[in-house]
Parts: sequence; structure tokens; C-alpha cells
Amino acid sequence: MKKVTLGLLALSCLGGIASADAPKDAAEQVTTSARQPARKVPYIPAPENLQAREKFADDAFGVFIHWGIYSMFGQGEWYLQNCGMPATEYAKAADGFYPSKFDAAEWVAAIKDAGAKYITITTRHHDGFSMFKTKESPYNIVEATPFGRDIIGELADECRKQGIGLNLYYSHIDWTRDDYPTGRTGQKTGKDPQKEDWAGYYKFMNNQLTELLTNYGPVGAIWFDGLWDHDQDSIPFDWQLEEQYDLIHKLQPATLVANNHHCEPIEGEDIQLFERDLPGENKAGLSGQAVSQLSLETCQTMNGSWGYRAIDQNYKDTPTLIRLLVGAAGKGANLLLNVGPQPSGEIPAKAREHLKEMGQWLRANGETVYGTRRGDFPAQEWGTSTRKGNKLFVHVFDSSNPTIHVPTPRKVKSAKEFATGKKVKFTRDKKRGGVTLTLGQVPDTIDYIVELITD
Ligand code: FHN
Repeated sequence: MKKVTLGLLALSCLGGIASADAPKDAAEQVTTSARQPARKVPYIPAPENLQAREKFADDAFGVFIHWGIYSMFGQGEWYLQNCGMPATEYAKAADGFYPSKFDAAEWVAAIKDAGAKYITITTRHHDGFSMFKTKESPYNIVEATPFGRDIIGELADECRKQGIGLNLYYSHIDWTRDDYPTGRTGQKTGKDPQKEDWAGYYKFMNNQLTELLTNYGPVGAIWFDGLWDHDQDSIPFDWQLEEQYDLIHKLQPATLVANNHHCEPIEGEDIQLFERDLPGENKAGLSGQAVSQLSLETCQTMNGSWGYRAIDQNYKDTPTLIRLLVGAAGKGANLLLNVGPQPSGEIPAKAREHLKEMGQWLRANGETVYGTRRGDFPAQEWGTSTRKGNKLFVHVFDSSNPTIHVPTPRKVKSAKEFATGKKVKFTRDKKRGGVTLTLGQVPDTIDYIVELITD
């Protein structure tokens, strides 16, 4: 195991773990820092990378897919760790994995119809099972299951065909391989501690990343997860991120490096991630980090789980999901909304229903979300705002007040209802700055949008 000895970069972060509603012991949260060494060579993003960051921000909405052999147990993606069974027994599920209803074309069509512009899928989660064809381990969907198909390959082809982006989730943790130096999770899966070999494991990861970045065409982002597994080590654990990030940028300069380490960004990363909270907020316990200038993304579950959990039918309703998306846009962040497909390969019906409804709403109102940047002011009691050029879209979630104060520092030239084009009365608020909008009685809607033209 390689330990950091020099040049530590203290970064504030919230460690912690977990399946969204994992048992309490697994969801323990720790405040600590990433404590990774400073880069030896400063990171200068390539022009195509900078362009990709802007495109990423324009896209605003992606769908996250947590899918693996864990779906067969119907108990979420942390089942191997949470149930305490040996990894050798868990691995037997692979022999029965035959998602007969998996259809990449259907997935992509449904996700595209929802208005999402990209998919982020788990290529290998903490259980160590690779959902793609890999020469690096036989524990993969093509070799270890009767299904024998490379679902990442099929998805990549289909995304290209239907014109949406593909980002790849990759776990830094492995609860099955002996060479992964065990951290604070996956301690009961029967790994042999004598065989820990960080150098070997690091090489394995980089070889797999090389496969992912050479075999599937353009990859929008590599989305790491798991760095927090070693956040309680007495000697800081060096994940050797500089070399790994550089490898990614060398193979595909436009690929964005993202890391869900629950810390402030580390040099070499291209976007900043938040989990189950909007930037700057921390209701779920993993966020609250300072918000950087990078493009932002917040991931959220549609029910309470990432991987398929049969018992969890507690789906957020469509208005909540839409407000989540708009709320994220108001803070300049994309929403990465998760679905956990069933073992059959189907996206649960309820999730599909909500995606469909989000798509309907976005077809009418997408102009106020896609291609926008954060609004002029923090979220207000009544809602939020997004900006595109000289247009400020005021999103009113709570229209119970006939007037609202919009604290924009810019001069407002006109105001109209986005849906109808009908003029909206506005007056300058000399005392507080900004303007007061007279909404009067507005229809009870998910998001009443007023378009302001400003200087
Ligand atoms: O442990 C994972 C969890 O299973 C899931 O993948 C989420 C998604 O953001 N990330 C980790 C917890 O932070």
C-alpha cells in the first residue's frame, strides 16, 4: 500500500458512504480531508476539455444507472458488504445473471425522451464485477454470466446512434479482489489481507480505464467513487490520482474527470460532484463543500436507493423531481438522476413513468434549463432563477404570494410569462434593489416561469 509522505494537500470533505438508505452502520459519516499529495506538474486542461465542460453545463440533465449482478438480490448495490457474505458466494449470482429484457435501444430512447442529454452508468461498482468486456479479470459480464453480452458496448453504440452522451462510473474500491488494500468498508467479504498489493491493483484499474477509453468511442466523463474508503487511515492513503487523471486526459483529452470523494475538487478534476444535495447544501450529510468554479453536478436517487431495491417504492413525485432539476440549474449544477434497473434489464415502471413526465415538462420549458447558468441570486423562499445571456428566468415554485421580490443586481427591461408571453408587471425595489413582480393569481403549476430581459 502506498502512503502519502510529502506535500499533503488538506482538502475539506465529508467522508461517509453508502447506499442511499443503507443500514446505519454502513452509513456512518466522517468529517475529514482528502489528504492527497499536491500535483507535481500543474494541470492545464486541453482546449477540447474546456469546451466539453461548457457542453456538460449546457446539458443540465443526465440519468445515472446503477446496475450490476447485485440487482439480482433486490437489496441495493451494497448488498455484498451489508449482508456480510463471502465474495465467493456472492459471485455465484453471476452464473444466473441473464437480463433477458435488456434492450439498450429502449433504455436510450426512454432516457432521451425524458430530456436527459447523457447517461452515467456503473461499469464496475464496489463489488468488483465488471459490466463490460475486459481482459483484466474474468469476473465480467461477458465471461462470467450466461448472458455473455457487453452491455457497455451496446449502450455506447446506442448512445452514439441516438445522439446522447455516455459517462462511465468507475469504483476505486473493490470488495472482491485480494489486491485492493481494504479500507473501512468490505471487511467481511473474505479477502486475503496477505495478498494486498496496491501497485498491482493500481495497474489493474489503469488497464481497465484504458480499455474503457479505447473500446467504446468518446467517453464524456470518468466518474470515480470510493476514495472515502481510506479517509480514516492514520497515514494518508495516496491514490496516485495525478498519474491516473493524466492517463485519462492523454487517452481522451475531452473526457471530464469527476470524483465523488465528497471533498473539494482535487487538481486534475474537471467537474465538481455533490451527492444527494444541491451545491452548498448538506441535508444528506455528504455535501456542503465549498463550491468551485468548475462545472457542477449533483446526483440524486429517484426513490431512496441507487441499485435496485425491491422494497423501496418510495419514489419522489414528478413535480419534486422537476423542481430538483430546476433547483440544481439555479445553482449552476446538472442533475444526475438515478434509476436502478431490475435483474431482467428493465428500468422499473415507476421510474419510467417519472422520466416520461419530466420529458413532457422539459419539451415545453427546456429553454429555461438547458444552456443556462446559475441565476443571479441564491434560491429564495418562492423558488430560484436561471440565466441565459440577457434573459433571467424566474422559476416560482411557491406562487401563494401575489407579489415576489426578485433580487437581481441587473437592470430589468421587461417581464413576461414564459408560457404565454403575457406581460408581467414589475417595479423597481429602491430599498432592497432588484424588482418586485406582481404575479396576481397564477395557475397552480409545478414551476411558474417569468422571463425577464435584463441589461
Ligand atoms: O457507495 C456509493 C453508492 O453505492 C453509490 O454509488 C453512490 C452514488 O453517488 N456513491 C457512493 C456513496 O457515496
